[in-house]
Amino acid sequence: MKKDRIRCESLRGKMMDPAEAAAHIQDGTNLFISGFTAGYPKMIPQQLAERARAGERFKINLYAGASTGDCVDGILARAGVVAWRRPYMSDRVMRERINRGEIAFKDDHLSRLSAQVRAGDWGRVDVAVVEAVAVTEKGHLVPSTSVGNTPTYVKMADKIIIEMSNAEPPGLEGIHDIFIPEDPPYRMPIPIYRTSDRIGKPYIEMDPSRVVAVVSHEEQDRCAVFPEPDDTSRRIAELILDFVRHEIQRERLPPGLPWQSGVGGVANAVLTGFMDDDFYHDLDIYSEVLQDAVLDLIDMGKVRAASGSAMTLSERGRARFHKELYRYREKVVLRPVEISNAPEVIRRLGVLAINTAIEVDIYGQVNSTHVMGSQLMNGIGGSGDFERNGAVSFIVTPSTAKDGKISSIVPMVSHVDHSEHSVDVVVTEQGLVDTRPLAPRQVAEAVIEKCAHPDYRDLLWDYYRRAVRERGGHEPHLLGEAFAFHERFMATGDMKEEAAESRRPIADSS
Ligand code: 0RQ
Repeated sequence: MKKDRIRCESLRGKMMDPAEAAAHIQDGTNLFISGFTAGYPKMIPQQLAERARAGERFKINLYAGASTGDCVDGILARAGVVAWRRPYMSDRVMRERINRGEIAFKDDHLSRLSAQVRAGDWGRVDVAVVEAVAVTEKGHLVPSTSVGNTPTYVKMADKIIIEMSNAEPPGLEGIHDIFIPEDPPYRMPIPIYRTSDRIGKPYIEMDPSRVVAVVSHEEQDRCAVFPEPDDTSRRIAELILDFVRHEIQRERLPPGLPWQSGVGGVANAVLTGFMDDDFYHDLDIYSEVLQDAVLDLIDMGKVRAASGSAMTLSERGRARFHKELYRYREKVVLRPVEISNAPEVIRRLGVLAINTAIEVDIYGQVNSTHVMGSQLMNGIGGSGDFERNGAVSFIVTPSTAKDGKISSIVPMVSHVDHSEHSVDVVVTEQGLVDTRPLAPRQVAEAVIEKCAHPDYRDLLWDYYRRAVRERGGHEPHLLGEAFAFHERFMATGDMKEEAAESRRPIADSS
């Protein structure tokens, strides 16, 4: 084991093998781990899975920062040892077990978690297992590629197990900015006025006497990296960049507002879109997760500052990042998620927020978490933090899903994550609607005409016109029919045929 990363003398004697360290985790333990798409523990979860395989019967409550890799969520879900999982996750097996009701899961706005944990709402923090790249002379923790909720988990934990990562460079020290706000009623403003502002310390304050074990490993993060943009996501990105350019040129938006780009191929394509667009330079990125595209933009000299809670990089991205860390460190700040996603800061900076939907309804309500209203996909993550508080909030989705068999523009969403009151601009590859100056009926007409796929437009027009005629009101709906839309897809697996049948002239266009 390498001891040179543990600069605190008293912790050197606590190095042990992972099996011995994992013995601190028993049936019923509330286990709080680092990890926010990256920077999750690699050794202790494996030990737990091995114990389950060897016949030990136990369940833990697993609380992370957000999604982790297969070596946490995947193996623990397969081992059947998880009773509770919070918050956002994106593992296939974990998702299946949550949807079967075998694992309890509750979706939370990520910005709120740390304060809830400090208030005791999530129960006692029995054990925190956190990945680090160093421990300072005074026993403070330098996290690895993510911060997430780790500062709070470390602050509140009865016992702390450190996983020292030898796969990540010690040069990460200095990239983090750790600030834990006071809790209400003593909270003061979070003093971030520019994306690049640093307001805290480069390490997580830790009481070394609560560290019960230090293990070390050479394992890398295995991050789910977003696919290269396809034509659909490129088109959506182009529409957003044209729209913002137009708003700036008309002086309806000031130049230089920071950007947030969420999970999914489309949100990623927006960052890629900046590369070929000369209008955009001196970019500020105030987001949650920073990906390879941010490195590309830094290399092109287009980034003034990039702030997030994690670096989620591909294998190639990591190599690049490590090689020239000294250069990237000047541009990148990694913060606790309660700061990267703080509504107060997002509002103050005027973030342009872009997040992805599973489906959007004609009045602009958004479902980004539950397929057909019931089946959890990943969770709301930070999308609500940014959509509710962005200066302009974009919701993006391809206009159809499942190879065109279902429209992503629907009469009424089957589950609501973001309401019409948080969503400003709806974008599909078909077109873009700025809902801000429109009343609900105008929104519906514009969304059907500009965002829906042509295969589904008549079906949606037919629904909307009959709703106006038969029910009326401020937001006309035919409730039974609205939900029958999803039921019919579930019965047939294909709405295209029905949509084709509705393609007939409609006399009444009131
Ligand atoms: O199902 O995997 O069975 O094929 O949903 O769809 O197209 O792979 O979507 O990767 O772009 O993610 C909303 C899930 C989109 C993501 C979501 C089915 C589709 C497929 C996934 P299969 P894609 P993407 C934080 C930002 C919430 C959290 C967030 C997400 C599966 O963006 O988790 O935004 N968002 N965090 O077939 C039926 C439809 C469907 C559908 C998709 N209309 N009907 N099924 N699917 N649309 C903030 C940051 O800063 C990071």
